[in-house]
Amino acid sequence: MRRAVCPGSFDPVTNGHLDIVGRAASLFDEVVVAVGVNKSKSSSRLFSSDERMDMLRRACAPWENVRVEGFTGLLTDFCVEHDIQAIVKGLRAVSDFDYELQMAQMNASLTDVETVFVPTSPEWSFLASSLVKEVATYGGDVSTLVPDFVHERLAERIAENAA
Ligand code: COD
Repeated sequence: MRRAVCPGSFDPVTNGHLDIVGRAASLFDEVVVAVGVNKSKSSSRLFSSDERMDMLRRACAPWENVRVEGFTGLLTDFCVEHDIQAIVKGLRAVSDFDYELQMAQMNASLTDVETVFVPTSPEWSFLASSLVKEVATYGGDVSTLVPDFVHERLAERIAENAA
């Protein structure tokens, strides 16, 4: 069984994330989407870890070989616990590569997990959760960048925070 992980914060999940997850699902027998539950950063998140996982489960439902889990601590420990051989990361630009290469090499030094880089699809190369949140907060249209139900939850949360 070839098993891979797609890790991230997913605050919230975007079409760029889903493009990478779908492509990983076609390359591996099983894909675990691992949502980082980093307590020290939780105050800067728009969505709780439960909300982020809930949105991901809905978005990933079409892929039978994809499941969603939360994780704390080191990603490499999660990989060992779940018998995962590969970490799949999307690369948007050279700026992503510098940081991702460093993480890939650190992760490989901690355990023998391999990192597989998948180039972003051109239509999503500018897309990041942080930009989606910023644009949506100022009233910009992000409806083509995230699934419809994520767009609705984004609008609700921004309205709640503004009230
Ligand atoms: N196109 C393609 N891929 C994309 C796009 C896009 N438009 N947007 C995001 N991605 C991919 C990238 O591969 C990215 O890495 C991944 O989706 C997740 O993105 P985010 O922004 O949701 O998540 P990050 O970058 O905040 O997640 C960081 C991790 C949680 C993966 C990382 O911090 C981690 O591994 N933490 C665990 C602690 C640990 O092990 N630390 C040591 C690391 S060496």
